[in-house]
Amino acid sequence: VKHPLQNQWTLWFTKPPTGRGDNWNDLLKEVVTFDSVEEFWGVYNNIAAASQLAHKSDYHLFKRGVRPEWEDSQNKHGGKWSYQFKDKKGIDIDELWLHAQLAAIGETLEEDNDNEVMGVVINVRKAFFRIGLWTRTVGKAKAGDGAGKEALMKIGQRFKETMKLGPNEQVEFSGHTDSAHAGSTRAKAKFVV
Ligand code: M7G
Repeated sequence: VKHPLQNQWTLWFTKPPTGRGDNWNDLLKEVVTFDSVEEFWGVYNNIAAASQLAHKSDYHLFKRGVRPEWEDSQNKHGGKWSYQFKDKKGIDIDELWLHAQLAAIGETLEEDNDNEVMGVVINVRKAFFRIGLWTRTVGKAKAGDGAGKEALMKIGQRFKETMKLGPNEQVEFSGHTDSAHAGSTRAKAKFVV
């Protein structure tokens, strides 16, 4: 018996650059799409754990049909909640990344009609692991234009709980347009929880 997920999900992988000529697009690869709990575990048990990946690798788990890029039309007005785990040895990153994925596919990060969650991502870097949660909008005040700021803040709080972070740790939200302009994720945070 298969336990269906509410959405279909696609796993993507960003491989580390091999030379100077590599651009973002050459490095991003679609891996597999699934729509049941059992298939998720099948994939999870057969790929390298995040802790085993080389620096500059990423995993992205996104709703099917959404590319894990700022440029995707569905991400154009969006942003992300994210946290950098700098104590790489002091945390169990595989467990945290697993929880991020289970929260995404189990749809526990948002209310049924929010429709904000696009996907989750882990960046493996030399000095840190970063886990992020991409949302469709940056919390529009106007009805019908994506969920409001309140919904966005609530999603951030749930994400923070899922990442087992304490009151002294800050999860930051930034818009993709700002990230794209900053050339990286070092854009100024719009919100924090
Ligand atoms: P990052 O992996 O988000 O953070 O972005 P990092 O600086 O901690 O490694 C690293 C670089 O990857 C960016 O400066 C961009 O060159 C590229 N990059 C990342 N993302 C998410 C995108 C994207 O969505 N589109 C494009 N074109 N480049 C991206």
